[in-house]
Amino acid sequence: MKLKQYLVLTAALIVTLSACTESVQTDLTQTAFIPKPVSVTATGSAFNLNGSTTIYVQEGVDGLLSSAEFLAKKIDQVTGASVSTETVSTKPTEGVYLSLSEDGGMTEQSYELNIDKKLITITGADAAGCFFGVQTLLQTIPVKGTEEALLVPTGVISDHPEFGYRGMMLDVARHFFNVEEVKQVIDFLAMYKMNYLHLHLSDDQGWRIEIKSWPKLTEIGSSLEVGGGAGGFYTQEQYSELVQYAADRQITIVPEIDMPGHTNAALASYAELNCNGKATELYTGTKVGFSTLCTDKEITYQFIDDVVREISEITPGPYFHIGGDESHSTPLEDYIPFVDKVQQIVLKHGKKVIGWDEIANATPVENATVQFWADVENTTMGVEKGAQVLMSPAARAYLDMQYDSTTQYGLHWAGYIEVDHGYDWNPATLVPGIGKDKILGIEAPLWSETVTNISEVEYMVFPRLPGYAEIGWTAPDQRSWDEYKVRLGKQAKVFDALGINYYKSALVPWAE
Ligand code: TNX
Repeated sequence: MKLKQYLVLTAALIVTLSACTESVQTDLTQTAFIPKPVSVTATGSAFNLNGSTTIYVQEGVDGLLSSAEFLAKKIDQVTGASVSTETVSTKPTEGVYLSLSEDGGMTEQSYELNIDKKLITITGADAAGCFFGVQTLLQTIPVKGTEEALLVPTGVISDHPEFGYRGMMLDVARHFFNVEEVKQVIDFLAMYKMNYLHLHLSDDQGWRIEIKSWPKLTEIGSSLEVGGGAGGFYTQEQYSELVQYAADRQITIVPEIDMPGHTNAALASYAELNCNGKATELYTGTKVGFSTLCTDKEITYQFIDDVVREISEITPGPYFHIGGDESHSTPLEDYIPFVDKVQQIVLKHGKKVIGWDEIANATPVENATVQFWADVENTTMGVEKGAQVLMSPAARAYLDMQYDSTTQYGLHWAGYIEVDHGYDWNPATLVPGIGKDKILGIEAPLWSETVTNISEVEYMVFPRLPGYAEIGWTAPDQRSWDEYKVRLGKQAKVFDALGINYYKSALVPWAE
């Protein structure tokens, strides 16, 4: 046999053997990452992650240690070992090392993950980038298990998000979800590099956050929920706990107080907020559009000022969401000056305004964002008036829309959203004239008229959430449903290991 033939045969043999034994462990490009990274290069060997691996953190950088501890905890859960973290002033030669990029050339939230046989480095443009690198690394190992050692395939991943804002909204007003349940949702977002959780904190059916200067909001307004069951609310301390839990996962909470409509819980708590001076009854149905704050009373703006002030004081994130949707009981000539005044209150308390697309009827203030949910005309008008857009098209991105006519929970006023339909669209071409430069990002809202507990939340969220995360992270020319559905199918192992109640769509080739 000639040397060349011999080499070819030997190479073929090695490839075949490794395909049978170790192909998955040593080929980084075979890992089914979601969201799909910008670039993945494999170098063909493996890093042995185990109980004696140390996670090092660059000294003097805020926000890195929490990522290291997050990683250590996950490795502990898989291996049963206890991995230690350590702050260092120089780059180590083995272990895992988290640091920030020094060249300043990386874009916000980006990271580079470099996996060698002895050393894994995660270099972030910022602390968020580092955390996202940790999430990518975690996707190379199982989420649960008891194996002693985990083999991480070697290679290099360079990655950055398409949009800076990748979020989900949880309606805690129609049905209340307690602190532990919200933390669960935050954990889901973190897995897929989502970085905003918008909490819909008030609606006709309930007021869900303590306001110290208006105590009856929670004494009365929080007591019920849709269907008449017991409601609930977060004390300011509990809200702060959620803010911190989210921040440790690089997630920013966006609080929403919906107004002037969707305010029955407040109107039932304080008679003086009503134009006729009479408190309304608490409401536990699911109609919308029947309530309004009294837009020409002085006390209304004192109330809003207090609410925005107290919530802003415990919200480190930049945004305050003022709702503004479906105010069918507020004449437009009252709605417009109302929204303009409320925007000024938000600015006064140091926050940026977000509102549902109807707020474009008023004059969006500087740095305002309109959240597109239904009305193209409103959204376009908002952009013409200088606002940017958060993309939440109901027909594509509403997590409370049913998958099909057999789905037990959810609504279908905006249509059914099967997993492919939820994934297969491009925020930057959805509305003519609203391109990427006008778009802050994407958010998938989960309204909770029909969703009553965390298991039902999981069913509506999974498996669509990873798709919204990918739309927000991965460039449209890098995405296709046919390729994505295979990666999504492999998430079955993750969902099963975590005990997540998910919709087993027939369109997805679920891994055994
Ligand atoms: C419309 S989306 C609403 C909510 C409902 C939702 C149900 C939006 C801004 N308003 O009040 O909960 O539909 O899908």
